[in-house]
Amino acid sequence: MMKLSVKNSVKRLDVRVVGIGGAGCSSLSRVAETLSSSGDMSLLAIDTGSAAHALIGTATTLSLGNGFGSGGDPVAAAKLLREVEADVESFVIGADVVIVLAGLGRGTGSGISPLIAEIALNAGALVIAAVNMPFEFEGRFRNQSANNAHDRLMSTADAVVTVNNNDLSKLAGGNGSLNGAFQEADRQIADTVYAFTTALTASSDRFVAVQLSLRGAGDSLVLSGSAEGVHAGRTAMVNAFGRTEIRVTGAKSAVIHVEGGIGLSLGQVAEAVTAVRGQIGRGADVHVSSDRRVDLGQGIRVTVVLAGIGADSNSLDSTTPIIGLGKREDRPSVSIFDTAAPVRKRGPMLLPIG
Ligand SMILES: Nc1nc2c(ncn2[C@@H]2O[C@H](COP(=O)(O)OP(=O)(O)OP(=O)(O)O)[C@@H](O)[C@H]2O)c(=O)[nH]1
Ligand SMILES: [Mg+2]
Repeated sequence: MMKLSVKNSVKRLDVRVVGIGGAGCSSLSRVAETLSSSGDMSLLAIDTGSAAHALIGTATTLSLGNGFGSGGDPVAAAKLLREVEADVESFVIGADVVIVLAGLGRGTGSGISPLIAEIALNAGALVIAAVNMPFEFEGRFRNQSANNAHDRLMSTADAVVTVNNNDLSKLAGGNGSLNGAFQEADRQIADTVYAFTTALTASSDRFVAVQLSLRGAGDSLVLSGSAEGVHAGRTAMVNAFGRTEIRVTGAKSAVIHVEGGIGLSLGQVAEAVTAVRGQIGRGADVHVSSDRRVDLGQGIRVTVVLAGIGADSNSLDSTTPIIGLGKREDRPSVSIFDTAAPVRKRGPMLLPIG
């Protein structure tokens, strides 16, 4: 019998975000604020303390144990997850992408985030972790514990984006408050979620190819830059790379998304891609998509996910693992997604009668 498949709607990429522990839940709140205008994304908050409570009404929440935290013990936190493993499985089942958020160094985030990554991976999702590493002053024990959790995330999640708290305090010139630094960490993690979501959703019709490029990529970096003018594509990227302290020397793959107003030209897109290529070398799989957004006027914004990065060790904090890029036998591929949305025509106007 012939099977008819009727395709009457475009499949949207299903992205779900899980915040774990005090820091993870705090970052998740920030994600919820960032995304409130751009729609429906499933959120899950998990904590052994009271942090998940704050997200009731915004996210699905799972409070573990007696609600007094894990006492800073990742092993105790991991044991508590067993109570709710089935709930986590049913949350991630069917997701295309699961993004795991946590602050590493204490109990809940360090103990539970690698387990969530594993559950999501087993459910077939592309798993991205966006985590922050403790300040140096938090001590050797926390830093060691964070490194262990980071190692485990690197071997379970596909791509790991790391925000180093030490870099945040450098940004504030050492004068900022601790709270300010944590807010900045939350902001950077929320921006990372936004960038991944924008870049992956824009290329959803080629998601399988993008997913292949990001599978097991390891250390990853997200950049976003804006500019106006003739060479806006190049300028946006130069600005973005200029803002990071990491000198990237290579990447396994890059997902580049260019948004621009009515003036967005192919030349600007090409310039942005060339600028990224100039930074990461020619061995990477590059996926490019573009979109017209009338509200951007003459400006353009370029968002880049660099997955599986190699980096200049001098510019990295000692807590940041560095992965070397192996020799890739296969030929680098470039696939360009043309998803430029047409400028929307104004709908028929309804005139008040009478
Ligand atoms: N982004 C962010 N990071 C934080 C915040 N508060 C603390 N951190 C960092 O995240 C690390 C983990 O702290 P928490 O998230 O409070 O710890 P937890 O995972 O809940 O673990 P336990 O409370 O020990 O069960 C700390 O070592 C800090 O470096 C926050 O509000 N936002
Ligand atoms: Mg806690």
